[in-house]
Amino acid sequence: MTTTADRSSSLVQVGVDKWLQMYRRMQMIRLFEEQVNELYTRALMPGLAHLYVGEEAVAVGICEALRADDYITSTHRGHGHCVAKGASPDRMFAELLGKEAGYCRGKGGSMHIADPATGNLGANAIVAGSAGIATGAAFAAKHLGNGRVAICFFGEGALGQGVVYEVMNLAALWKLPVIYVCENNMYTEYTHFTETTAGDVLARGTAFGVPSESVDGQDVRAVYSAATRLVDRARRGEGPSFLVCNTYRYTGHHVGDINREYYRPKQEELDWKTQRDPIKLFSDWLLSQKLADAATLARIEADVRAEMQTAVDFAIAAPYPAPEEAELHVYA
Ligand SMILES: Cc1ncc(C[n+]2csc(CCOP(=O)(O)OP(=O)(O)O)c2C)c(N)n1
Repeated sequence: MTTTADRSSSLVQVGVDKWLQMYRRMQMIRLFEEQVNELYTRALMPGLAHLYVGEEAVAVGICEALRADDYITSTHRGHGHCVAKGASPDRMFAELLGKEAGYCRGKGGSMHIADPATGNLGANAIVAGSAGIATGAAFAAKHLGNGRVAICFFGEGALGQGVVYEVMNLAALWKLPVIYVCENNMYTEYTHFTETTAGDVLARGTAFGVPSESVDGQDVRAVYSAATRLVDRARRGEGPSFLVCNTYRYTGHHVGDINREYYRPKQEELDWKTQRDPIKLFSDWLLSQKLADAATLARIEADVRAEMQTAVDFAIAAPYPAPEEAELHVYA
């Protein structure tokens, strides 16, 4: 039997600055999303957003294992991926509010944030829509020999989409540097994943000879360790892998999904929030290892909170794009 101590000692160890950077990024995602919910509730944000709260350890654990020039592709629940890869919150909020300063000049909104400067090839409103893009990016990286790796984030709902298997097949044949990261938060919209997903999830990767494993998606150190290993492997030219991160979304499918008891019990949400919270688990570990004291963690949280407020204020005050450019940059 593997004890907690055994498992803990097998995890990748890094310096304290790196751990605190990860803690900061997790807080950035949580507090970013807090502001998004507030903007929605105050009717300042057009449309909807799908919050990433509860899943912070996945995006941060994966993206901290990447180089700045590595690629990610994201989903409809993409704010956490963008922040973890280095997007700037003020331009993200501006995009959500339809402002010119946004990543897509306000024309994409929550589900279409892309930031080529940080290797973010884009969120995607289509479930599994980015699987081909990530695989194509890995194909290009391999042929250019630039050593880049692509991460394809998707929810477990995407396991029902054929394109995932088409690209896994090609990635395995061509040994492409891509990691398929399935964020299993247990619910596909309003349906428990066991009602939509037959068989063994990991077998879907092993069927193609793709190394497949699962990890506790609430444990940022475990996600980071797995990601570091799989990214190194991909960079060495050993091909794709499939990583299932078991996690949970704290809030509704989208910000308007308030009454959820008909599809999941309140007690379940409470249990995850109180016993499996990724930020709490990580801060407890940092404190127990004496890598940080409570005052340091509180200061980081306060700094991030102030940064998010400044970013929201910027976005609210920012101008909309000129009406004449409504059809500019729009492809359909
Ligand atoms: C091809 C396609 N089918 C259906 C939808 C509608 N839809 C949007 S999100 C979603 C559920 C996605 O669930 P999952 O992939 O598990 O991600 P999660 O929302 O849990 O993060 C669905 C069905 C869509 N956007 N694209």
